[in-house]
Amino acid sequence: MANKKELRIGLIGCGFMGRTHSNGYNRVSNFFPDLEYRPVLQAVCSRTESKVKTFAEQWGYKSWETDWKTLIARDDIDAVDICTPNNMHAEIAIAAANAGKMILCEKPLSRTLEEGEKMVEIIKKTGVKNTVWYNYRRIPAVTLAKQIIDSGKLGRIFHYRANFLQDWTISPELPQGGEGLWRLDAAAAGSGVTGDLLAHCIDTAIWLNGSIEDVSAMTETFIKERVHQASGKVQKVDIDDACIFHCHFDNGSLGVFESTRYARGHKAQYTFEINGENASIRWDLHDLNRLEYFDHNDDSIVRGWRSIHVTDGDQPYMDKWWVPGLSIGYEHSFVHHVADFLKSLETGEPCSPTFEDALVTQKVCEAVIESGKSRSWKTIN
Ligand code: SOE
Repeated sequence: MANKKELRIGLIGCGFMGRTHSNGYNRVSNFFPDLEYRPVLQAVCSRTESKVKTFAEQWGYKSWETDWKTLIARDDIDAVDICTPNNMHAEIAIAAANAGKMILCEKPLSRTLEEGEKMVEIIKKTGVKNTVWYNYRRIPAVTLAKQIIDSGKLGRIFHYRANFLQDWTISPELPQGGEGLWRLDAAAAGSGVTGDLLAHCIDTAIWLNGSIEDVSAMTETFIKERVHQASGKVQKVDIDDACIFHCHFDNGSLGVFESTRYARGHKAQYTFEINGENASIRWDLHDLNRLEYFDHNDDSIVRGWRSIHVTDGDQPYMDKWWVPGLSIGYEHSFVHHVADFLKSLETGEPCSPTFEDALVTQKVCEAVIESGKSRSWKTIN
């Protein structure tokens, strides 16, 4: 470890995502020992002193701050990791880039397309290394899907369908805004399920199946008013509680996407299925180590859906973990993202999705929201 180069991390925000990223930094050098770099948990920042102190102790940060501007100004920080609510992403990223820091930003890139464009502009101007944490790309079964598609095994693609279903906002008693519940407040989040959940589906879809040409969406806000935690008053809810859209991909295939926080019984069920002329693939986050694959070229008497347990050493990332047959989980996708980011420092290659890649997802999200409002098709430029 002593001869490794250090990447000194300054994490801003210590909620759920702060924990997933910190776990990634803590684990990566144990499981990816050949990397030239190792992350050092230099500082963590959150407004509440008691909270940030406890977080720093729990996850092993060397120091803590309560003002993110102070953290960015420190010359012992190489990379800023943004884990705040979405309304802070742009301001922090712009300040960090101007200070010459690398940036790892939690998804979605931004609250609005306009903010995202400013973030990409500053990245281009300063040239700082950057990435956005769309973590599901780095679940081995999903990475394997990418390899199978890129090998051409599916042939021409006809259909792409994806769902991200949850049920945690059904109660009208749930307030909007504040810690943990900022996802229900449009001023903090930008949008509802579109930016929070469908953004994952869109990122994976573009990665696996190429660009989206146009979209037609339906959005709904089932609970129209909720108490706001900041004001204590009942306020209008401006997020989309559910969103369904269909689209054309540039490769000629058709896409169908659905996301909601009102699917009783579903906690975080992300699924996708891709149908090609020769083969199909499907994946389910609730069984994340498996990739299902149907190959029409198989001998007809044994033809059927295969359930591939993606835990073998020659499958993506799995040579780094246990022995064949033993599973890994959700948290490992973040370890993989850290490993790929550190590798990209060695190679000089971008670590995808970059801010520019994530801006494309942002464009689709914005078009989806506009289409839902106007009940019309929107073209993606
Ligand atoms: C929302 O509940 C959420 O935590 C998202 O914000 C994450 O991005 C998603 O991966 C799981 O669900």
